[in-house]
Amino acid sequence: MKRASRLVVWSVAVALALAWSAGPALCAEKFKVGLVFSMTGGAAAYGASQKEGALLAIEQINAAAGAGMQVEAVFEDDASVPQQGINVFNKLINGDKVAVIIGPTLSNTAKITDPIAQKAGVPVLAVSNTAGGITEIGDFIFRDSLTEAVVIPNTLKTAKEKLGFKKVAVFYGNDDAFTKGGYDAFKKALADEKIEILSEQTFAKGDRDFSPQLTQIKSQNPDAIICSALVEEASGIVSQARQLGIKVPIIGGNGFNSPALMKNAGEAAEGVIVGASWNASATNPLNLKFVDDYTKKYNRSPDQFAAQAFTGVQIVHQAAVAAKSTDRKAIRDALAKIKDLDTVLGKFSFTEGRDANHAPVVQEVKGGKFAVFVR
Ligand code: 1QQ
Repeated sequence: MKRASRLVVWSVAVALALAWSAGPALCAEKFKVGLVFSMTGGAAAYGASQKEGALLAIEQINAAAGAGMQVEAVFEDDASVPQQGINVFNKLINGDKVAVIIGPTLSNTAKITDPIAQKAGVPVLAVSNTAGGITEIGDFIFRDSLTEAVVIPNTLKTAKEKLGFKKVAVFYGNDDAFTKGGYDAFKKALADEKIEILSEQTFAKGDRDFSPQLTQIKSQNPDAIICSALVEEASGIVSQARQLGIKVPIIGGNGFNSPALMKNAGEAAEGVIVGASWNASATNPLNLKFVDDYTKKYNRSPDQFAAQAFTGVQIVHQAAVAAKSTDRKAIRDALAKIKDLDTVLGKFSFTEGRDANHAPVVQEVKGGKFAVFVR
């Protein structure tokens, strides 16, 4: 045997021996997923739930996958601000070279980060963005979170039928893509339901004193207050409204869907009405198992954000399994084909426009929990 070919045989033998000694882990394909959640800053209450939901899904998928498609997660904190979102998207896309990104938490960040992923050809699955104009960024952008445009008309219609209000005050944050988007959705739904708007008041992120606007709202004597806010401000608004003796129902958008609302506002949160994508009481078998597994692992009940993040990991994993590939474009194409996947959110499919396609639910805070609204 010539020296060169002896070398080849020798190298192949060494490689085989190494692969063998490393066991199945070396043969298993790793599916690298970037997860961008707000772990610090104003949206940290959502991010904490999202990370827990995602970790539970990853643990279960990897336990079941064996030598099959394992998920390798890279978690990043976007700090609830777009600039940090840009930094971590760039790191995940160019440094970690992830196959897909889940997140970011806020629409306000997604509007800035998702064009970067679209341009780089990296699929993104939003698991909590609900403002308009997210999936429109491009054909690599998907979401499993229902939009405010879908949830809010259902919330208002149901609440109006049961509570019979005719005139409302609208209160919203005018410096955030989600709170503004929620306001737009409320405004349209109010017009469709022929509900009169007595006044529109605004606040900014980080505000702590809402009494000037609430005092004005009180003097106008509305039948209900419609509010589009993230949970930090929502908690302050709900508490201060009750302190000022405002007793009418408060109807919130997706920002209200965190148990942080009840933790921060306590008793004052009772009776708050909010539309959602998911309620813990859903009785489909996958949801029963999810609620049980989550409660055992974390010692508290999951919220909607945990459920959507848990589902998001399953959706991207399913796409990689179906594609038999971790190639970014192949994953994108497989995501577009997901149909009637059994999830904790129910049977899951994307719309033509890559948005979530399932029925919303209306909730009321009762005894410190989100209960299905049945008055
Ligand atoms: C958005 C939202 C927030 C409430 C998610 C955490 O819906 O930013 O789109």
